Amino acid sequence: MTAGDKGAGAPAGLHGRGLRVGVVRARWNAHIVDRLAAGVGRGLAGLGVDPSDVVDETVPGSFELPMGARILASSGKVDAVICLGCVIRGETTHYELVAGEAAAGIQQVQLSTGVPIAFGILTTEDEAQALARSEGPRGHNVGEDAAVVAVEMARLAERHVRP
Ligand code: DLZ
Repeated sequence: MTAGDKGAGAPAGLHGRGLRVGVVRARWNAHIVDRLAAGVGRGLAGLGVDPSDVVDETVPGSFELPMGARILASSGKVDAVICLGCVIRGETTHYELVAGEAAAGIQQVQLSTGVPIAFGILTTEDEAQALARSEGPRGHNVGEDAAVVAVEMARLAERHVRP
């Protein structure tokens, strides 16, 4: 087991060779979500996932991520899905609504479909926090964390779920 600094880290020997991964990104706060997507790319490549096995889709905002994830998860074409978004607290109640519904919806989709969905959505007070959690190589990038989660959970399902 490789321990993360504060996070979960990755189990020893984890690899993603042969896995098919769906990535659904919200277009809101695209400058941040693009950084998360770059982190996912690095994370999946580092684990040996072939870029041709990655299905990329976008949805309007984080509120739509659960539906996007459900469509990919139900397609039978992916072993796991990664949802990427960024919800920055504003003056309205939209923050709680969008972030809360995205989280609850994603959990519902993974439990109902049996396809693991990694939660790569930043929910932050301001843009500075979002930038700090979506850094480039050697910095902290939640997209990279989500890539590890997707591969680990896909392998768990592979070991225990009947085809
Ligand atoms: C409406 C809205 C607001 C206010 N803020 C965000 C945000 O910070 N991040 C995000 O991903 N999406 C936001 N949205 C859009 C909603 O997710 C959704 O796309 C719209 O409400 C349309 O259903």
